[in-house]
Amino acid sequence: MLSTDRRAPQNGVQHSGLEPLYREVLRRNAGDTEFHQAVREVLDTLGPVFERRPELREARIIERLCEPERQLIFRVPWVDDAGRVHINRGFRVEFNSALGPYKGGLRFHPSVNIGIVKFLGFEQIFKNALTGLNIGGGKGGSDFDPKNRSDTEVMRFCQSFMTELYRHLGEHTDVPAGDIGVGAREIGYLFGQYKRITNRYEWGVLTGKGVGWGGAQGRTEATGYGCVLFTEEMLRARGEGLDGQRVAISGSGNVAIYAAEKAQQLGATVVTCSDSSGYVVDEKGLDVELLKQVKEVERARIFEYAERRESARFVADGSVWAVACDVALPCATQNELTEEDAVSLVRNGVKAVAEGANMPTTPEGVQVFRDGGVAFGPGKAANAGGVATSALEMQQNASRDSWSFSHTEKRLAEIMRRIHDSCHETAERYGQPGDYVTGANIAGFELVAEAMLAQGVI
Ligand code: NDP
Ligand code: 2IT
Repeated sequence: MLSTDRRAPQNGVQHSGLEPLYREVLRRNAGDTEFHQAVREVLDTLGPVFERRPELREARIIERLCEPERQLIFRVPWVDDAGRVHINRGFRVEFNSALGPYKGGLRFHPSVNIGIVKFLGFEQIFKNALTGLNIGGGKGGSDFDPKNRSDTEVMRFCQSFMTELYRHLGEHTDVPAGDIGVGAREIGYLFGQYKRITNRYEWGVLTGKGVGWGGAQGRTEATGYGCVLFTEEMLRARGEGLDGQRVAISGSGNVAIYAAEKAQQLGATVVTCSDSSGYVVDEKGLDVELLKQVKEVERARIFEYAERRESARFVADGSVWAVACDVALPCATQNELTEEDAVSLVRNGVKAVAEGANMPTTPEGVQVFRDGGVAFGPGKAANAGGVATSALEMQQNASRDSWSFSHTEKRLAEIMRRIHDSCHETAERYGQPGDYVTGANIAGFELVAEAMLAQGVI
């Protein structure tokens, strides 16, 4: 069934031997639907590995992988500028440390719950393995909404969050970074509070720091740039490149902005971006400096971009994926690109899709791309440039060094090429040529599994 029919059955996983495990994951994590989705996608691709490597089944590697090593949930009380007390919930899921200290971002968004953090942490294990840089997988965050909060409110929240989390962190233990709603401002406040509590200037405890105090040049750009470099590799494997291509991007945050910048540097025209209020179409190609001004400096809504740019229009309703393009880069959030969106993209002739966000395409959407012969780069591979550059930041911190932007960018390009090639070769080795989902899952899994086997039952 596996090699001939890639379509997952409605309620189970493709490899019948993994069905009891999947049922157990559903039972132990009731209601965590995004986590179920992330686990199922991986289980659907691992059947052939277990057929070749029965010892991995016997050591129950995948069962252990699906259970986080540690899950932390804590109260985060803070006081707003008007003196009102708020109580948020903080999370950190330390998922797997076979390859190195737990590593992964913090997300501050009202939708955050334990299931979201588990899905992100689970994905992070495989992504981090693919970087080849010896980092384990973890993720965290809070249901705190930084939107419309003053800098001092965000600071007080971050200080309260770190007052609980600090005891679980350390450069050799667990190293958070940014994700949705967490950027340089938040990392600064979090780092300051960690330093104050521990009385240690421990550079390597957080990544995404300011360049003047231990941050890596290029970390801000890395996820978006890396996603586009991965796309370029996928296109090259098909004898094409990004030059002259029409690109649609969703989101207008950290990943989206720098994906747009790199795509246009490589000769593409990026015609869309979005936020949760709607999307912008700019037929002349995005003015990335204006986008940075609106979103990074002013923290304003995306319609303001359209108001200041003659060639752009704002669309409040409907899907950004209705806009015709050659290349689509979903860079906002999970499950933002549905089956219907994928059908519309394929109908409009999309050639490549690379996930800047984590799990932005629904399983049905992925299937449409597979059936349509579209080059599809899953987030685990396509957005790994961010965490890879975090690991480069940790390298610089460990040696108290600081590299130039161009040096880091060159390393990033090499890493993205290596990830691409490893996914591509692994997919071929397992009889699924061109299937980057299978390639990424198996290549990441093999690295983690070897380390877990060697380290015994822990
Ligand atoms: P930002 O907070 O900088 O930007 C997020 C963007 O996505 C905003 O435009 C936001 O719009 C939009 N968005 C968020 N949630 C929703 C939602 N529920 N519905 C519609 N739009 C939404 O985050 P990042 O750019 O850092 O992260 C984007 C994605 O990339 C996430 O999936 C993240 O996990 C992933 N990622 C990030 C990495 C990083 O280094 N930052 C690394 C790898 C992956 P609005 O402002 O209206 O909410
Ligand atoms: O999803 C991700 O890979 C991130 N948010 C970045 C994690 C990191 O540690 O840099």
